[in-house]
Amino acid sequence: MFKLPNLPYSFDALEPYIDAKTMEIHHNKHHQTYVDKLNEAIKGTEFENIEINELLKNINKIPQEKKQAVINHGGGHANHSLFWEIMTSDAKKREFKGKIAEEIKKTFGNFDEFKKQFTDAALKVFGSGWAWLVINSNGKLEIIFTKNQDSPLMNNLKPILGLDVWEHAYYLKYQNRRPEYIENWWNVINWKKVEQFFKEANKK
Ligand code: MN3
Repeated sequence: MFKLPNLPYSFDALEPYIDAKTMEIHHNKHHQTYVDKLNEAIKGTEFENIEINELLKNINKIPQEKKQAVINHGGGHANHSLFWEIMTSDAKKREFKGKIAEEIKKTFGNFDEFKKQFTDAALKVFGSGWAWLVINSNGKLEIIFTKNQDSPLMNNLKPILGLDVWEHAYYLKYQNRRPEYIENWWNVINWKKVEQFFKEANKK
């Protein structure tokens, strides 16, 4: 059975960019609900003991009547688990540097161009969804967005950075001002962790 992962920092760690109340509700209520409903969906099936990313990569093996529930709640579980990890209060880990910085510059030209393209993807999501930096099947970095809780893993893409643009991620503090939420989110990215995911994804 799946479990809600602990937040790797306190609810107020990302203030003033992301407020404590939003983090508490987002983690304790929204993410918990995805975990509960995922467990409900896979109860009694052979998928109870599989790792979440493996479950999503094998989404086409899920029985038809349970598939959409696994896409929604399994995706919700995986997406949020990554999202908590790629943010931090630690100023050192927020520094944009290392292998991942080199690769981003190589792919997009410079950081500002990358930021612009990623922000555009996040703004383009109509309704609920996510913007992602993924490693595609050619081993290259690519910016994409997904609807609802659809996971890039279902399309054989390896996510290494993701931004939740569901209203529940920002409404308490930013109301309808998604652009302001996105702009502020750039301050809390854990580039150290993104680099770790980048290296791990390249190994497989
Ligand atoms: Mn969310």
